[in-house]
Amino acid sequence: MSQRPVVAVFNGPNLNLLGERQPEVYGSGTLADLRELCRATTEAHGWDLDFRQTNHEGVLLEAIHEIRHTAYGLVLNAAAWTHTSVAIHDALALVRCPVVEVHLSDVHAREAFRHHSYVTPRAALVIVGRGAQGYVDAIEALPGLRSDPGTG
Ligand code: CA2
Repeated sequence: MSQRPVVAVFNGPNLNLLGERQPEVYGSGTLADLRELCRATTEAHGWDLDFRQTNHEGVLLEAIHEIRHTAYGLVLNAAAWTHTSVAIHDALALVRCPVVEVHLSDVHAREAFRHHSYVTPRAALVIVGRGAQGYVDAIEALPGLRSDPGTG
């Protein structure tokens, strides 16, 4: 069994199609590129990566439940559910580790319906508009967001 801290990076709906359209908004990288960037970042710190994407809200809820007591940190791009899901808001209250909310685009500079987030009240840090680099920054912020940065 791995003794290394595990960083969860969870992605919501449509992000599996990253790179197919709107590169001016989301960048030209794919989800596989994003996973590799996250893997390299966690590996550099000696951490394991649990990277997931789903188009099913219940699957994301159960993934959050699964890691709630064990993850070193949760980096969450809930995509459109960010703006709609009280269920995700409620599930995040059960998570022991710091949660970093990430969005590839600057949601505050876009349509009004993207300005509200049900994730933000549960997030220790919110990163928007930095593209894939935002995921790297989120992972690297985790030790500073924990009360016990080194213990995993
Ligand atoms: O900017 C972000 O990361 C978002 O979470 C992305 C969501 C959007 O609903 C949020 O408001 C902001 C949309 C993800 C769409 O995924 C794509 C799929 C194919 C091509 C481009 C993006």
